[in-house]
Amino acid sequence: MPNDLVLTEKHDAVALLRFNRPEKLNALSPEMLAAIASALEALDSDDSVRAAVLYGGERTFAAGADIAKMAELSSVDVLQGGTRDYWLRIWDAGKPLIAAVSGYAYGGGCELAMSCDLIVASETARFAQPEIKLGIMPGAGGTQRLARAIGPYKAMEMILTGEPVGARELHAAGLVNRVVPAERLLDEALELAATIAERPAVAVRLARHALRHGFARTLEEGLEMERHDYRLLYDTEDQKEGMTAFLEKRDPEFKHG
Ligand code: CO8
Repeated sequence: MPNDLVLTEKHDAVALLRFNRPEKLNALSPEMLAAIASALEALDSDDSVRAAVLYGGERTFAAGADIAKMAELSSVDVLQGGTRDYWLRIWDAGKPLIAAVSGYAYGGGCELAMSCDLIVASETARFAQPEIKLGIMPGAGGTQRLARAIGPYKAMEMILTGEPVGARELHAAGLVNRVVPAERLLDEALELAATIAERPAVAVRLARHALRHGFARTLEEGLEMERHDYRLLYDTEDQKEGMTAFLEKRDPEFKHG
C-alpha cells in the first residue's frame, strides 16, 4: 500500500493529516481509507499528540468514495470486501479530530468530516450527500449523523436531492462549527486543535467519550455515562492541579495523565 496518500505533520501537540490524492479530488479508495485509518491509529499510540486536524487541501476535502472502485461491485462484494472495517477504525479514533474543509466534502467525504468532532470550513466549502444520483444512498453514517446534526428535514432534502449546501448554511444549521476565509482555514483549525490540546488530556478524552457515546443512547443512559466519566476524573493529577491553580489564582500546569 503506498504510504504517501496521507501525510502526517506534527505541530507541537497537534497532528495535521493531509490527504494527498489531489488528482482524484481525494476520492476515498480503499487504499485511501486504509491510510487514514492507519494514520489515526498511529496518533492513538503517540502520547505527544493530543488533537488532530484532517485537511484535504484548498480545492477539496474529499469528493466521496472512489466511484471507479465501486461501479461493478455486487452487494455481496460490499458485504465481504467493503470498506466498513476502515470506517470502523476511523470512528474508533481516540483523539479529538477537527475536519478542516475547503471545497468539496461530498458523499463519503461529507461522512468523513462528520466522523470528526468539530468541523471548521472555508467559505468555499460545499457539503453534499450525492449518492442518490448514483443510484445508491449514504452508507458511512450520512443518514444518521447528518439528521442528528441538522435535523431530519434538512438532512432529508440533502440526501434525497443530492444537491450541495454551502458552509454558511450548514453553520446556521449546526453542522459546521466555524466558517472562515479560505486563506485562514488551516490556521484556524490548527489553533482550535491547539486550544483543545492544552486542556488536560484525560478530561478531554472522557468528556469526548460521554458526548459521543451518550448522544446515541437514551438521556438516562447518557447521564449515567456522564456520571461515570465525571467521577473518574477525580483520580487524575490534572483535576487536583486544575482546581488548586484556580484557587491559587495561577495558570494550571497540566501533565495530561
Ligand atoms: N470517485 C472517483 N473519482 C473521482 C471522484 C470520486 N468520488 N470524484 C472526482 N473524481 C475524479 C474525476 O473522475 C476526475 O478524474 P480524471 O481527471 O481522471 O477524469 C478528477 O477526480 C477530477 O474530478 P472532476 O473532473 O469531476 O472535477 P470537477 O471540478 O469538474 O467536479 C465534483 C468536481 C463535482 C466533485 C465531481 O468530481 C463529482 O461530482 N464527483 C463525484 C462526487 C460523488 O458523487 N461523490 C459520492 C461518491 S459515493 C460515496 O461517497 C458513497 C460512500 C459510501 C461509503 C460506504 C462505506 C461502507
